[in-house]
Amino acid sequence: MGKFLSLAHCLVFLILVTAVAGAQDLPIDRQATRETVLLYRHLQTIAGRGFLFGHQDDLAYGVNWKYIPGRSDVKDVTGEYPALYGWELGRIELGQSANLDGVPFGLMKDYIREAYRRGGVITISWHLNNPLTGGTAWQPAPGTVASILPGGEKHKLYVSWLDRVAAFLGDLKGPNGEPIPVILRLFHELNGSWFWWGGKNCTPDELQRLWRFTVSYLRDEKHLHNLLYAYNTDRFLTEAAWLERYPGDEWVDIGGFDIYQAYDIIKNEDYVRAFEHDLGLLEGIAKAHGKIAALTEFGYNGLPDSSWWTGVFLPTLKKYHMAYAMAWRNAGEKPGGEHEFYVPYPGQVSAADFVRFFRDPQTFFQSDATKENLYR
Ligand code: BMA
Repeated sequence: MGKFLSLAHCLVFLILVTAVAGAQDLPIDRQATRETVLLYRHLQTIAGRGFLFGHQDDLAYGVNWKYIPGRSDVKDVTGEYPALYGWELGRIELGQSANLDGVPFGLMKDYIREAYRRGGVITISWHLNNPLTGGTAWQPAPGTVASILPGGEKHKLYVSWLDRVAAFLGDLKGPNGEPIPVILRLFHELNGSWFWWGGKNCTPDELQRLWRFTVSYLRDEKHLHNLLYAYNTDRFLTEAAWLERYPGDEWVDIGGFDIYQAYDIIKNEDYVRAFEHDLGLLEGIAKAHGKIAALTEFGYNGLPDSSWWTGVFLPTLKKYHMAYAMAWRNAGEKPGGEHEFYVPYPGQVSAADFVRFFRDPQTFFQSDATKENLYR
């Protein structure tokens, strides 16, 4: 009897181990397309060897240029495109033809197809307007999240917005008609209170319900199976703070955080301290939950330090296992006269150091991504 019990225990243990390992092997969408599953697995293995370097809006514009085919500030400086490309859907919900930063959605689709053909990775964020008030993503109002949950007064409106997002995502096809995998970064920076979906603007439970509704709508109603779902906070203090709004392991593929060297962390030492703290915590959380960890957004606006890339950023990031790290957009001069850029352009003070960063074996740019054959 004793022997039988221990054998039974062993079997149960084996089944459990297989189930847990299985959960880590596959994205949360059990009908994910072949390319999506393969990308997911590659991201897991890359995280031990280096990280994909990404840049938001890389192909659309840079400092002092816009919509020049083939151009990229990353390529102008290093000779290569990034390995990962971030795009933004804000205003697609309104049926507009260009996003909130002026990038036409038609062009965006072309850039996405072009990058995918080169073996690059696509991630998409969505600064959707406030569905309750019609204000921007940065204009919170009490009750907004509750209003779009099933049964809420703006639920139908929200669903119609998701339909527009789904139409965009469903139209992304590779050369053989296969859907292009996309890392969808829903409700980003959700621990801060600057967006209507974040921080004190709703309860964790409301956000979690919204997250689950959104994922199941896109996956089960719109039948999109080319998506990996990324959950990301801004800077955070504790593991509990990162997990506070986490919708559960069965709803998330990738966990991340955003961090900028700005305002209260303008000094390198302060940045490194905050960066290391969050990288260490995220790495632990991701491991415990069987998720891929990533630095979903970072940047030092204006890059005033000529050795920031290899003196500050890289040595810190290298100690941890992130699958990718994405710099925010090179907007250049904005309508209000303010400047914004997070990767150098030729002649910028950190350009030579960015080339050293590019040459480091742990930073993956386009040719590394192509060699990895991420979709095979
Ligand atoms: C912000 C800034 C804004 C931009 C927004 C959405 O961080 O770059 O200029 O409109 O992201 O892309």
